[in-house]
Amino acid sequence: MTASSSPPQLPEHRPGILQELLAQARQLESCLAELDVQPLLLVYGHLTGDSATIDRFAPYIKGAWGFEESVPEEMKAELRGKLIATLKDYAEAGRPLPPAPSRELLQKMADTAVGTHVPEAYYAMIYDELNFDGKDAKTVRWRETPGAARLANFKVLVIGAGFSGIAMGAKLKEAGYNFVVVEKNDNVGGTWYENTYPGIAVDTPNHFYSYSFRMEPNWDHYFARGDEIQTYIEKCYAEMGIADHVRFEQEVASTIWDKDKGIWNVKVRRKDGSTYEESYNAVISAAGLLNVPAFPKIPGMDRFKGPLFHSAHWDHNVDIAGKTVAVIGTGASGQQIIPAIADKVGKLVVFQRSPHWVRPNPLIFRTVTDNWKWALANIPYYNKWYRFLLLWATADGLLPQMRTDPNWTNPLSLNAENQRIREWLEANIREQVNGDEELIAKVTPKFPPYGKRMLRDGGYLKTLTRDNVELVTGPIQTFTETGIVDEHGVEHRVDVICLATGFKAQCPLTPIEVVGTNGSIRDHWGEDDPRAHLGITVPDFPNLFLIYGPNTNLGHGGSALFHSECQIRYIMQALREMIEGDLDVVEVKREPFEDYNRKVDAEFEGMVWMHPGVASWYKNAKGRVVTNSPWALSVYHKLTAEFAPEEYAMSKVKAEAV
Ligand code: N01
Repeated sequence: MTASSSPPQLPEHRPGILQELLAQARQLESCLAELDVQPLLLVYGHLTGDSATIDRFAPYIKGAWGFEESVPEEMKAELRGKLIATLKDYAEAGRPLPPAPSRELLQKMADTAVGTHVPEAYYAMIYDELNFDGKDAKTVRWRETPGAARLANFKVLVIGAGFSGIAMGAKLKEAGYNFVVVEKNDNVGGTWYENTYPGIAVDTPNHFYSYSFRMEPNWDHYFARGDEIQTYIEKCYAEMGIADHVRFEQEVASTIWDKDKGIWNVKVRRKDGSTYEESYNAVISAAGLLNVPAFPKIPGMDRFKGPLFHSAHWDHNVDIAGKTVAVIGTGASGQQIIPAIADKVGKLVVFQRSPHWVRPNPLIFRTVTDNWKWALANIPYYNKWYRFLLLWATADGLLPQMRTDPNWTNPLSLNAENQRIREWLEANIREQVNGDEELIAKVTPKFPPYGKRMLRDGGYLKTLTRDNVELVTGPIQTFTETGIVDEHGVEHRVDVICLATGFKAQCPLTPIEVVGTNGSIRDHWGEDDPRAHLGITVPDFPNLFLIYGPNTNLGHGGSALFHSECQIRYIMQALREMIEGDLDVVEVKREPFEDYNRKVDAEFEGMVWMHPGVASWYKNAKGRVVTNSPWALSVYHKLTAEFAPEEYAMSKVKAEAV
């Protein structure tokens, strides 16, 4: 895993790709016939600037997904022919591929391909995310190259080697920093390494849920299985060449700010329990949000005599074949586990405290065909345009229907579009459970769609109709030595219990003791009220940066990695400010921090997550949404695109103190 390797080069950056395509003309032709029209139209528009053709397709495209178009077959064939001719023309003329499309052309292409007007706010983000020239617009480059001694004497600690931590490490390495990544596990991957429960997969399409600077043409699934994602993370890690900086099986126990010296004193615990201390100029937490399992407070949990484990730590030594197994919790984890084990166990008892909305997803188990993979690996810009379509279809396109229409009176939805979605989801429930009215009543949420995380239907609803599956609703009363007692006092005897009860998402940095200039982070945040400026920096905690911090989880859709990359860029800019300005301390001022958090709270007003009928891990005990971002991806991209020095107190410590 540590041997370094090279990332696959996308076709637009591969010399000789056009000649290769010419040589494989037959493959190209058969491949194009299988692909969705929207990405092909975008590739064609990009290569030709032929806006008249784009205009002709516009009336037939209603959305970004392949199933949202009604383009006549002869027009599709014509498009394929024109695209082949265009590629041939480029190859024969020896013309270089065009750079990023102009702003005007991009507008026309984007509007047509997603079937609606893409607002101005998106364009900076699209250019950054699609990285047309391959130079990674999100990389922060030195304005003045610092001396080697300055960089060597400035030590950076990254906590965690998950998706975000290794990307942070890669950027620090590129810039020449002296850094260490401390990881509690014996491998990279974070949550994807730890969660190995049956059925685990991502529910964001992974052609988007992957680094923008390392797009992967060879995903086997549109929604990758856990092991496929772990393999991608390990591959990226090997390519990054940061292995010398990573310390596995070590955990940060505490980090305490020394204000006289302007450094963090960090205590690290090794796997054998021994500890050591080191000082760092900056600490970056990439410890993640969903990494501390939440164990429910149900009486008698220690009484149960059989195997009991949390979904995040699935016990593969327990043989569930033929056994009676209880799964408690029907969130994202539970709904993947339940269909994956139902045909292996003797009986499955599902404990649902409250139902979640589930949306149909025709691609969830579909594998990517060889032709698709070939297109992603060989057709210039295809990968990027496909990514853009996913970004739109699974993220910000969904946000407007999550706001309450003040004139809307139905308490079960927020507005006309949200009601339309509700009806679509209800119809799916009815179909999946074969019209069973009792089951329909049990699994239909009484809150508007998207109030809790929207789940993708991977067979959960249908599984509930199996003869060996029983759905128990309502709160659990207690555990016994042999089973679980429901709210009606009925004991369900089971052999094995899996707690798919989620994570302690409301206390980031747990269990690390973090002490700044004015007490610990828990004094500031309590158990469940974390706040940060842009989700990244906190007053009284200088030189501390958070990735996936408070109010940065994406509840409406989109890829968590998109946010991580925004945060990494911002942090790299902050560090650059320190290095180039020869500064020791950077601390966000209270005013911008409070102003930002006021805006966050105000933005939540009228949003679905604040709906009184919704209880979720997004909200704290007082009802404030503390995990989610209220912003469209385009807004957060803009908010974090430029580090604003005026929002920070930046200083040097006195020379004699150091
Ligand atoms: O956890 P959850 P999760 N008694 O908190 C129930 C990501 N993720 O691990 O709804 C009985 O969503 C609780 O009931 P209720 C993703 O961000 C992604 O499933 O609160 N039940 C709920 O049903 C996701 O949102 C993927 O009434 C109790 C369940 O346990 C996040 O992780 C896959 C209970 C917890 O659901 C968390 O998902 C997996 C109690 N005392 C995870 N306490 C994909 O990308 C809690 N529950 C596919």
